[in-house]
Amino acid sequence: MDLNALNDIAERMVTPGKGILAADESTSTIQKRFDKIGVENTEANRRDYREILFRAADGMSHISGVILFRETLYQDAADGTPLVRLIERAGAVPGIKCDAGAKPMALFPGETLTEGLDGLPAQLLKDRERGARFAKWRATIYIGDRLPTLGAIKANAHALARYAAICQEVGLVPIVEPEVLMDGAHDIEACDAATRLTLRLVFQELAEQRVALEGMVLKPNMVVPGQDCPRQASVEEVARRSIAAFKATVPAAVPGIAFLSGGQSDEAATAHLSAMNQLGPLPWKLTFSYGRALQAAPQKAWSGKPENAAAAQRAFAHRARMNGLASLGKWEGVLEKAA
Ligand code: 5MM
Repeated sequence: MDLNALNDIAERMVTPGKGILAADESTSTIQKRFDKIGVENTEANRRDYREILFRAADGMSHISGVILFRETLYQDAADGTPLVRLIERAGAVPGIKCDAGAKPMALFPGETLTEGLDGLPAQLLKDRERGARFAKWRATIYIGDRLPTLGAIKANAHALARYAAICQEVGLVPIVEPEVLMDGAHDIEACDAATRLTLRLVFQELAEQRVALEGMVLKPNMVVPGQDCPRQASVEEVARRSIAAFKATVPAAVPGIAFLSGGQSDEAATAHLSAMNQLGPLPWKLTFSYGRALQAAPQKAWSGKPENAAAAQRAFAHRARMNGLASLGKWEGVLEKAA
């Protein structure tokens, strides 16, 4: 393992002022996004939509890395240029989502275990050959009646650590994504406790599996109440609790934390990130790795019509710029209104 090379890539991925575009929706997830805007879920439409984003110079100037679904990694733009080259030309690092999805976990009703370790080393070598420089694996942790269980968190933490070890051995930076979901009516204290426990067990497994923390990026949820909780939290409370939880569980050797948005509104995801960065100095860089919170606006603007491509690129550039500012702790609500 060349740890200096991995560390260089990880540092690029968390460059201050930039963040990661999570464009790795599986075919079934992009179906849900396209259904909302009345677009047929064909390979050509998926390609056209993603090509619009990757060619958006203004938006991409705030993007340090792009997570791709495997189909996209091997897809060419309409003019025959590999999409991965467009990302590189825009100055961003391409990466690959390499898990096979969260599946119901045997004997653990209501919980999932993420699969995909079989055959992973050989597949990742091919992906690296095609241009991927990092990979991503997402584990989902549910809060509910007597959930999460220790058994489910441990199994997911172990799989994340094995995946991360394989990535580092083949020369890819692993994004380690343990997501405590916002689904449900639980309060912020429940999310705080589940997030701390999950991160503790994930870092224990990463150590046992010999993963070098300097060559990885963490992609966690923020500490927020459940979507249906009657007591929603202020931006300041989310920021304060999140930073306290990460300081207690995430070693300083990790170069950066790139958050998922998890179903938060576009503006809430940006406000939370900015507020967290204002609580510095922090041991790690804090940035975004948003899917929905970066793409909902451009998807709506595009709506599958080629003549809307420029409007979609403007919508993407706006969210990318706002989140870029948030990664520096410099976002302000008035900027949204001005736009
Ligand atoms: C973009 O969504 C990603 C892929 O999800 P599926 O495998 O379910 O299609 C997802 O992993 C994403 O990278 C993260 O959850 C962050 O996305 P959000 O929308 O939560 O910021």
